[in-house]
Amino acid sequence: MLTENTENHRFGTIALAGLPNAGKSTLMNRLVGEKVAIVTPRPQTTRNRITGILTGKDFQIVFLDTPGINKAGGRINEFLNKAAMEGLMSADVIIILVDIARYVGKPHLIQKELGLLKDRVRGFANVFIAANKVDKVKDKKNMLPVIQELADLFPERDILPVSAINGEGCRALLEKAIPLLPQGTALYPEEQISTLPLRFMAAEIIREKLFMQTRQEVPYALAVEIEYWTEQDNLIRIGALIHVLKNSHKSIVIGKKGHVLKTAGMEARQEIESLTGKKVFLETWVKVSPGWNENRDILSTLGMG
Ligand SMILES: Nc1nc2c(ncn2[C@@H]2O[C@H](COP(=O)(O)OP(=O)(O)OP(=O)(O)O)[C@@H](O)[C@H]2O)c(=O)[nH]1
Ligand SMILES: [Mg+2]
Repeated sequence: MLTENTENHRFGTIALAGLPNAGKSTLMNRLVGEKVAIVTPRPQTTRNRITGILTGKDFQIVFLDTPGINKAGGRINEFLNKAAMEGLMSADVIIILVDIARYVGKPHLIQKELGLLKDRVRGFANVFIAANKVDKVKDKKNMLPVIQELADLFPERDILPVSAINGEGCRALLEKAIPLLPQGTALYPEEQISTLPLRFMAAEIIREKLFMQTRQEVPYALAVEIEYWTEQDNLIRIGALIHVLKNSHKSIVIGKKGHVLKTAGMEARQEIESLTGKKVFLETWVKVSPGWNENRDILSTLGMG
């Protein structure tokens, strides 16, 4: 796995930054070639720094998927912004992901929405912009004013069009980023796709399935804690505690005749089975933990604090 010739071998971290919903987690999964981070159509899905590892013949990249930078208040948002910033500061290369489709017909919003990110990466050398979701823009000439506005805001940075969902431009993105990484040998075995523990990934998968099954404020009121994880032969037994903020959330998450929880649990179990290659027995409970999103102890148990 390790290349003898370290002079030509590169190792380093690439952080993916951007507003919530820009497609950071989708891009990381695409580049790694495996689903490492959960993805939903709603903003503020990612709550922690998620790593994904891509190993090539002469490089190894650790991607850092960060929570979307946001301006909302509260302890959890404070944590999200801090996690995002720490991710950026420790990276060798920063890719700022922009949902280009969002600005078609309203390029003036770019200045307003991305000014904060621009300030955050001031002073970093290896930064470039990935204009994502180009597949969504049917008439490509509509992209030009948006790209122009991006170029005005980030005059010293290169802009690459990509589609995280269909892979367009992703090879060019890697070809641009890899030479910017420092020389060094690989740190992780070739088959390793993340530095995250499997139990964290399992908790995230459960959260994704519940996120997809619920609406409005409920997805944001959810947190998943793994209570137990035991492995015997080819069977993993997992107990997951689902925290919600109020009683009404609890009934929604359980659903009529337990339907919501049952469906989410079944989908999560199947995905955890394919991730681990083992049979999974998944038990879930829902607990009303008022203020879990402001409670230092619970946040810290969940890896957020
Ligand atoms: N059409 C299209 N949709 C995309 C693309 N990239 C991401 N999406 C969709 O955009 C939504 C958000 O994607 P995520 O990867 O969760 O975005 P994120 O930046 O990680 O969002 P947060 O974790 O909330 O900060 C999902 O519905 C994705 O399927 C793309 O290139 N094209
Ligand atoms: Mg994300």
